[in-house]
Amino acid sequence: MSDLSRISRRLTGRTRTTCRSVTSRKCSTDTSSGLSSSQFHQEPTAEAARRVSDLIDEDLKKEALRRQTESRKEVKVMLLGQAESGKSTLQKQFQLYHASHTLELERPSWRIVVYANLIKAVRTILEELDYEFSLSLDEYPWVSEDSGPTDVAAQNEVLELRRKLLPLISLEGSLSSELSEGVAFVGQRRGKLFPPRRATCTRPSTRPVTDLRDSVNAAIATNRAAQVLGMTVHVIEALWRHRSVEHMLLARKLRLDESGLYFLNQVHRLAQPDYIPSTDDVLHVRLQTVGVIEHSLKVNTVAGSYIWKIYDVGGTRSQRPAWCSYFDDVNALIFLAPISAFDQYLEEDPLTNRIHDSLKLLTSICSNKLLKNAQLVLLLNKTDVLRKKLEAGVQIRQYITSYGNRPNNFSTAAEYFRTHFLAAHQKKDAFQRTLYVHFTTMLDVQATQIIIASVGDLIMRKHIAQTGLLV
Ligand SMILES: Nc1nc2c(ncn2[C@@H]2O[C@H](COP(=O)(O)OP(=O)(O)OP(=O)(O)O)[C@@H](O)[C@H]2O)c(=O)[nH]1
Ligand SMILES: [Mg+2]
Repeated sequence: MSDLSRISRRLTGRTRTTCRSVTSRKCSTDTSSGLSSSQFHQEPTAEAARRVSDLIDEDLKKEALRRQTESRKEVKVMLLGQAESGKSTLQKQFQLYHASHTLELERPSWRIVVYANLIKAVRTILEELDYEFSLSLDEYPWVSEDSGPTDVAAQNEVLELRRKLLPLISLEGSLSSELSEGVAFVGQRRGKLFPPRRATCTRPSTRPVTDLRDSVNAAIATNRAAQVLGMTVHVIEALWRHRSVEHMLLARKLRLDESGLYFLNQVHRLAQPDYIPSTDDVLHVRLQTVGVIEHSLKVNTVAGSYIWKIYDVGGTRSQRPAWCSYFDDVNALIFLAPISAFDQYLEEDPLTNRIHDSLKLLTSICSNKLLKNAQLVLLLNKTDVLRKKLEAGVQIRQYITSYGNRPNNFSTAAEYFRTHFLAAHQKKDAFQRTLYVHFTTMLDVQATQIIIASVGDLIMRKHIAQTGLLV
């Protein structure tokens, strides 16, 4: 029911009561006045109608005022960027900054996602080893006699490890189905997932964390994973230290995602019977967002209490059409670009370099008229990964030819990317807004909290300048 129809309903009820009391009072004066019965009925009706009309006006005014106050108290912030750019991680950092107790309460619920990330990493390694061994047979059949990383002995050892790990790998399916195929995982009570207003989701919506926490099946799947992990932890460690894996990581540049690497290095802690994910673990987990998720946070400032509505979106190409349904009344937009991804391509389009995709995406956002009143903040994220790649000798010019002969070091690369993103904004921003830029490592709590405070301050100042102080 619309607010307006609610008002009219309320007024209809009140009108009837008012009319009744007016009529009874007039009735007592009727006999002395000598008015005809039609005159007698007309005047009170006109009076009643005027009162009703006044009441409607009054209620409408109150409603308008209430809405105005509410919108002044509400700040809408959208987190945008390609998949895996760090949007959900930033959302968690906001939560940590403004409502750390809620993240604290959520920690046990993330256990199932941690196990799913770990098992996925183990499975990926085994699949890559299969491929590696098949290559070694095709490319270097003579290698099988050597004592190298892909010799017969190594292959047999891995075969044995794989056999022991089968019970663990077989749990991936049940964990994934509890997570609705690894889609959105939302904050306890505050986060809610809902379909886009006009566009449609590419996948069905997922169950919220509260469901997961209360779900008997999720609890069974989590406990089973914990039990099997406890029994196989030494096998995982042996696999992770195996010379064939080391060879793949170094020589073949096998790339595991950030969460996989992190959890493999921590597997012993994860396998403890009383394991509860730490805040760092929660920041490291990888769970793809599907659709648009709204998170509400209460933000206290010297100017009063505000409700921040943070919209975290799914970043794959197929999900981007859904974003614009939320653009019209957004106060600020935080765009995340992972600058470490210069040597990576989109999963959904293996021919598109991820930096190129980020630049194009930023360009289209800057030129979107619906966003002309939104403040723009650009976070050049995953600087830690960029640094590691450059230290390992990965050459930017091999992937981005325009990088030319510039030194392949962090400061030159960071400045190069910053210049290009700023240029993309300047070229396309018809509204001449300032673009605020920060370099970030979203897993670094201390550094990110400083940036969140500064970005928050910026957004609040503009919001207050536009709407005035709360009274
Ligand atoms: N090393 C490193 N990892 C990061 C950083 N930021 C995010 N990550 C990790 O990158 C992975 C992807 O991050 P998400 O926040 O899930 O990415 P997203 O943008 O929400 O992705 P979608 O939901 O698919 O659109 C997670 O495992 C994060 O822990 C960073 O600055 N450095
Ligand atoms: Mg996400």
